[in-house]
Amino acid sequence: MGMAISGFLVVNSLQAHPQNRNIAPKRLNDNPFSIGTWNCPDAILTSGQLMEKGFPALEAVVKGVAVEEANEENTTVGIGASPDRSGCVTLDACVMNSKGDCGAVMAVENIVHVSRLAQHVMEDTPHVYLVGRGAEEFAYSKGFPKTPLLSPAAEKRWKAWLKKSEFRPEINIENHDTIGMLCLDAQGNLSGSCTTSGLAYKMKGRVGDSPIIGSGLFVDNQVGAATATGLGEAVIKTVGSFLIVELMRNGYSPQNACEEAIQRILSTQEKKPDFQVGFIAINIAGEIGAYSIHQGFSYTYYQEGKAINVPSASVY
Ligand code: SD4
Repeated sequence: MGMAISGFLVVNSLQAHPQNRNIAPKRLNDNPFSIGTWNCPDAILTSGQLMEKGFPALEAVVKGVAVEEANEENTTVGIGASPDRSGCVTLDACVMNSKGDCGAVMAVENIVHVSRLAQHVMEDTPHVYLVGRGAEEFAYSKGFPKTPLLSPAAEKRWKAWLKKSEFRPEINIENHDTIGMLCLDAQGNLSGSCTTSGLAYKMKGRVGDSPIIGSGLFVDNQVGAATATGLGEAVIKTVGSFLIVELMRNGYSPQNACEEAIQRILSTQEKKPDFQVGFIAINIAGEIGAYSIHQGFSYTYYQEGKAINVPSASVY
């Protein structure tokens, strides 16, 4: 079962749970499937319809989340997003494809479609993460336009916030609508993306979980994928999305894996915390899971030409 090295018993994980390896159930049909955090019907429809037309999961997910990046009404993603406390909008995003390649950008100014930019980091550089000015300059070298991101509405909200300058991220109120999306295409390939401005009125330079591979997003084409929303610091400390995928690898359903990841966060808290975290997950069979600490975490999925919103995932 294991081998002894210098007095320690080293258990080979492959031997430890042989019955639990690669047990994701077989996919029942080849229908493309996508799922996203919060209420994002247009983004989900875009991704689902692209995959119906034969586009691969990666293209579907990047074009899907781009809908929210361009949506000025979404106060947490792309143009119109809430700024940091200095009044500057900085965006974070990542992508991961079915081969396990990934790319991410963090604290980027003046670029709307940061998920596409993350894809360029993945495909056109030897790196995984580009941050700040370097990421922005890379975007211009790829032909991205310079676009001021602070909308008049977001500026007004920020100025109102400045009067009190109190940083208390409110559950489901000012820090929701980050879009994490997972796509499973007709070929059975998975890809994901997560894109956000992070927490409203964050410290300048703060980066949350969303662009961190393994925290805000993780994809493993042999097993499944997961993505997160909510208080990024809590997700980072437990490497939430990677944890969910590893639990699925060891036989957990997507639902049980999401519940265990929330439980892992709660195990570090003395009482039920007043912050929100929500996870969604999918396995390669196309089964899904969603779970959050508090009521009000909604998610949206694609099924047979329709985007279906579930207003509140089950909660702890
Ligand atoms: C962050 N997880 O930066 C993000 C915030 C979020 O919807 O999900 N907002 O911590």
